This record gives sequence, C-alpha cells and structure tokens, in this order.
Amino acid sequence: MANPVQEFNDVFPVLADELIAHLRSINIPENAIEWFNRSMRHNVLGGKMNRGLTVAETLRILKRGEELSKEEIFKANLLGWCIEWLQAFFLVSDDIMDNSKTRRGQPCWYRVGGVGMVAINDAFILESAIYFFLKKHFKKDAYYVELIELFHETTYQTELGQLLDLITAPEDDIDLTRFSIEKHAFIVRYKTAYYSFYLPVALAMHMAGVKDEAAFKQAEDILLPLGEYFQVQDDYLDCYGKPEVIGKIGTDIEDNKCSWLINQALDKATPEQVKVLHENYGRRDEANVVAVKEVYNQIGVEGLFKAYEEESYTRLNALIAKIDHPLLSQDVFTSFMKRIYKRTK
Ligand code: GPP
Ligand code: MG
Ligand code: MG
Ligand code: MG
Repeated sequence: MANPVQEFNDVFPVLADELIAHLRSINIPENAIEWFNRSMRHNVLGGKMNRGLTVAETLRILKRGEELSKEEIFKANLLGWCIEWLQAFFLVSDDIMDNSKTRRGQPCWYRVGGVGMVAINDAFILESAIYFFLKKHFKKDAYYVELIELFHETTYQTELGQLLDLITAPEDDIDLTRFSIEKHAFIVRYKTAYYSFYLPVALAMHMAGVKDEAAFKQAEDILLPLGEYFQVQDDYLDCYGKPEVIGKIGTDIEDNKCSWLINQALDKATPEQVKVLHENYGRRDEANVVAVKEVYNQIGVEGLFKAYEEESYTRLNALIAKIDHPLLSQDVFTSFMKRIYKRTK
C-alpha cells in the first residue's frame, strides 16, 4: 500500500493546478493569479495536516479493511484538503482578530509585506475554493448536498464560536468575572471541535454511505469532548509551548482571552492573586504578561494541566469504549486520541 501521507500530499498540486486553470479560463489577470497562488501556498501548506489526513484514514477504518479504489482515496484526500482550505480561511482571519505575529513559523499572512488587509479578501477566496472543488469532483455523487451542507454548517458553528471567543475578551473592558470554565467549554466546542474533529469524521461517514442519524450523533458525542481537550492543549501551549516548536507566539494573556489557564488560576487564586490577575490580564505590556505568568507559576497551573491531561485521557477512552453503533468503529476515535495525547505542537 502506498504511504497515506504521500497519497495525501500528491493531491495538493492537482487542486492548485485546477484552481489556477479555472482563473485563467475566466481571464483573471496574471498578477492576481500570482497573488492568489502565493496566498494559497502560504496559508494552506505548512501545518500538521492532521485534519486533512483524517478523512482517508477514517474512511479506511469504516470500510473495515476493504481495499479502497484509487478514486476513493483521491476523493477522501480531496475532502481532507477542503478542511485544510477551510482552516486556512479561519487562520488568516483569526490572526488578524487576535493580533498575532507568527503562524507555522512564518509571519501571519496579513503581516507579510504588501498584504495587509487584502488578507481579509484572500481569506474569503480560500473559503470559496472549497465549493469550487466540491462541485468539480462531487456534483454527481448522491451525497453532494450533504457535503455542502456540512461545510456550511461547520463554518457557521465555528464563526459563532469565534464570536463568543471575541466578545468574551473585549480589549477595552477587562472583567475576569465574565469567565467561567463552562463558558470556556462552550466556546471551544464551537470554535474548534466542530471543524477540527467532527467535520473530518462526518465527511468520511458520508463517503462511506452512512445515513443513520444515530451514527452521526454517536460520533459527535465523542468528537466534541475530544476537540475540547485539543483546544485546552492549545490554550496551554499558547503560554507554555516553545514558539520554535508550535510555530506561533502566544497572545491569549494580552488578548484578554477566556483561556483554560486563566479559568484554572481564578478558581485557585487567593484574593491577593486575583487582584494581581485583574490588574495585569489583557494588557499589552511585557511586564503585565510576566506578572500573570508569575501567578500561574505560584498556583501551579502547569501541574493542573498535566492532571487534566491524564484525567481526560481516561475519561475519553471510557467514552470511546462505549461506542457500539454497527456502522462506526472505536478505532476511528482511538487513532485520533493517539495523535493528540500529550502533543507538544
Ligand atoms: C482557534 O482559536 C480557533 C480558530 C482558529 C477558529 C477561528 C474561526 C474563525 C471563524 C476565524 P485560537 O485563536 O486559540 O487559535 P490559535 O492559537 O491557533 O491562534
Ligand atoms: Mg482566536
Ligand atoms: Mg488565534
Ligand atoms: Mg490558541
């Protein structure tokens, strides 16, 4: 069997060529095609590609060892790339909203010389490309409408999560009493778990011909908590990850975010520590950030995270062990778990 990563990577140039050929066919000027090509390569490539790789991997598991045809492999990987395009659309936008500096070890797209706010429109084009690919390759399939609906609904859910993430963190009105661990859980399910966890598996389920709503529901019931755990790791790495490993410089403290870490700290802090957090969270000066991290250290937030990580591993594996729908397989979820447990980037 060919290497799944190679099979996945081989699909990107096919899609990039299709898009560019289409732009030429409608007489888009060469300089705009060149611009788009640069945006696509900067923003779609260079990530971990976990979401993208999961579609074909899940389809293989759902087909229970039955050999996939070349066409099935190509189409599953194409759907995987559509998630990577969706993610590119989100990340270009998120980095502007979060005032971030770097992503995947490079400057954020809006900070690349000469790009600036054109990045907003570039994000829109990255999103539109998804529907160009779906139409070109799936229009004749019985599940074409399901794919379109799923991408639209997932985008909507993510945007609602992003809205909550942003309005819970107004930069000019710092009020830590607004935060709670329940609010955090709600935000992260919407802003991260649907598109990163439910979407790749649901896409593979559609390709496998699954129709039973109960199967989608069972998958969602485990994938949303898995995605929540993944975003808690992201919050942890924002503060404790090494920029050269995670490829980005954390901004959650400066951005007044309702992060898992600040919720843990507020839960355990003495009145004096709460006061320090109130005076320093959500401010841009390095000294303020240092003061917040100092309280995190006093409280032992890193240790709380390690304990959460262990507890999540046990709890999520127990949830996976309960999956019993005949059209699903526990392996879909254990392989996801293996990939993210104790991740460092
Ligand atoms: C992760 O939040 C969530 C997203 C990237 C979704 C953005 C959604 C939009 C509709 C734009 P994050 O800000 O913690 O991610 P990171 O740490 O990677 O910046
Ligand atoms: Mg964000
Ligand atoms: Mg961000
Ligand atoms: Mg983050």
